[in-house]
Amino acid sequence: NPHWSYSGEEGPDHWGDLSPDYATCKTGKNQSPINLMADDAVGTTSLPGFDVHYRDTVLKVINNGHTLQANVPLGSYIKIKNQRYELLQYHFHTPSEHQLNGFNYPMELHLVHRDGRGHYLVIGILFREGKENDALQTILNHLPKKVGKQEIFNGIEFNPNVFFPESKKFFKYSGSLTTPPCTEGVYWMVFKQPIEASAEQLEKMNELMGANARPVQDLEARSLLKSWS
Ligand code: BO1
Ligand code: ZN
Repeated sequence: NPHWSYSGEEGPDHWGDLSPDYATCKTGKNQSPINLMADDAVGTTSLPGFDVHYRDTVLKVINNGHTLQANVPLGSYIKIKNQRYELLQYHFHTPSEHQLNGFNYPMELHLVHRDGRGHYLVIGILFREGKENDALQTILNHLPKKVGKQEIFNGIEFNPNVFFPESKKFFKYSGSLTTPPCTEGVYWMVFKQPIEASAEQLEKMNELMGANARPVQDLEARSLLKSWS
């Protein structure tokens, strides 16, 4: 697959031209991320609920050159309307990819799930600067030494459910993968309430990954829903 990046000739403005496989990055009308404008979002209390069934699992971390990612063994999932979305991996972007009311946050976590039919559900959690985040620190204490090579930290039991904010209010819309091939049909849920990490932690994450946020895309004909009104 052709190489892509976050700046210059292989940056987001050019993704769609780097390969026919990436055409959707340019032509798609359901692209992610977007600006989440709370006042413009359609409020509905009838969105389907979700149940988080994540397990404690050994920490497997990889810096794949685009992001710092933890790969999750099968068995952690989210249930929505009797549909099971298996958690495959989670990873980070600095700064945030989604905007909230027109502003970026210093970091965003993506929990990537897939159901039996191959449909993706990605849960986005924004980080703001504040108190130190213990869970993030566990990851920072177990970083892979080499780019491109997964490291397994046996004995480190980790459950990514600790990242969920207190408030379960969320935005929902239909979007895409935020990296090439920018595949659409992705079910996006982004929590309204940011969680906290310290300035030092956010700086360290930015140092590790560099800026790896795709700019916000037009909403086009989509509706943005919010789980409260
Ligand atoms: S994101 O959450 O929108 N930033 C995002 C971007 C790219 C992927 C996932 C989430 N890529 C896909 C790969 C698949 C892989 C899957 C799970 O991630 O295209 O090949 O199985 O790791
Ligand atoms: Zn992502």
